[in-house]
Amino acid sequence: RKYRVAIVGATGMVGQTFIEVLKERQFPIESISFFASANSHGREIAFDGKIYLIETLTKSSFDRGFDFALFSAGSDISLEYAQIAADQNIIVIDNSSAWRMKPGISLVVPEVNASVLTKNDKIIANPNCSTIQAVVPLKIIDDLFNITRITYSTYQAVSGSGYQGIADLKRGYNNEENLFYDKSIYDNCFPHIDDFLETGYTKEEQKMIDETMKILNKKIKISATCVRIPVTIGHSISVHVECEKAIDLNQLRHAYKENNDIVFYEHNTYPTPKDVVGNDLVHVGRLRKDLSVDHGVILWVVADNIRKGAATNAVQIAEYLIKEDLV
Ligand code: 11C
Repeated sequence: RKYRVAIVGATGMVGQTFIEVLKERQFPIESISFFASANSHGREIAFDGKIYLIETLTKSSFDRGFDFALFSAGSDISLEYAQIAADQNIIVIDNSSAWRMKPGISLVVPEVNASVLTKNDKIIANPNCSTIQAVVPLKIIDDLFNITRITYSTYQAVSGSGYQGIADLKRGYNNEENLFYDKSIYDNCFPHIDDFLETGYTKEEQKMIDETMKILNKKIKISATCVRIPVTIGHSISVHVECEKAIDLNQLRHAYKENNDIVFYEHNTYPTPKDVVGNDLVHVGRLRKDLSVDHGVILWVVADNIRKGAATNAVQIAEYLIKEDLV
């Protein structure tokens, strides 16, 4: 069987990557339609040797019938349109933060918790990019040693902010007018991603905390500091983990080496953002015990934030639904 697919937010970085990933993975497509804001109406998009016109998203866009709608157009659009699509029995896989923490909405990283998905899921949330890459190796630690505490420090690429973040990085020195960020990211970094909350955490940090617990389906003590760095693609995270059971590092190494979703870097080797651009896996290195606590382990996790952190994860959710006959 083939499927009718709508891409909402087709001109954004993630929207464009949906197109690449669907093609590469030979997603079984019967028809595909591309939606964006009125600004892009009539622009052309090439897919599989054919040219398509981008349509303006309206409340009646879904009337013609789709099986899947992949959304990446920001929270406001998702809040306004995802339910309209879901009411027409279209499976929405939403890349924004709009639906993630709502009760009854599945928040899914297929390698970790695909089993929560059922035929009743019509709006499915794709987690934050940093959360996705973190929970893939964390799930393995949790299964082996039972995680009780996590401390995240992230080093996040400007493409997390889409084309505007990349434009800021490319300005270079002495061109700091009309920046997208509050400060210049060129030759710089700042511990500020998304808005500040009253607690002093940023929304990005709070998302990592909340989403990790929802995906791993347990209460864990978690703190996070999220930092923007002058890298175009590829988020990196230093993750400190404490567990209930003693860490058997060899057992964990073995589990990572055997796992097809993880590229494991042995001994003192490690992945960098440049190593992972265009790759769909999660890369883990610098694995070592945290010698300052009883049952602690530290790891360095890098992934392509636009692929595994966004587009690929969404497509993998759709593939899982097809494989398990949940469409
Ligand atoms: C960033 N992680 O790197 C963000 C982008 O909640 O989906 C994605 C924000 C989100 O800026």
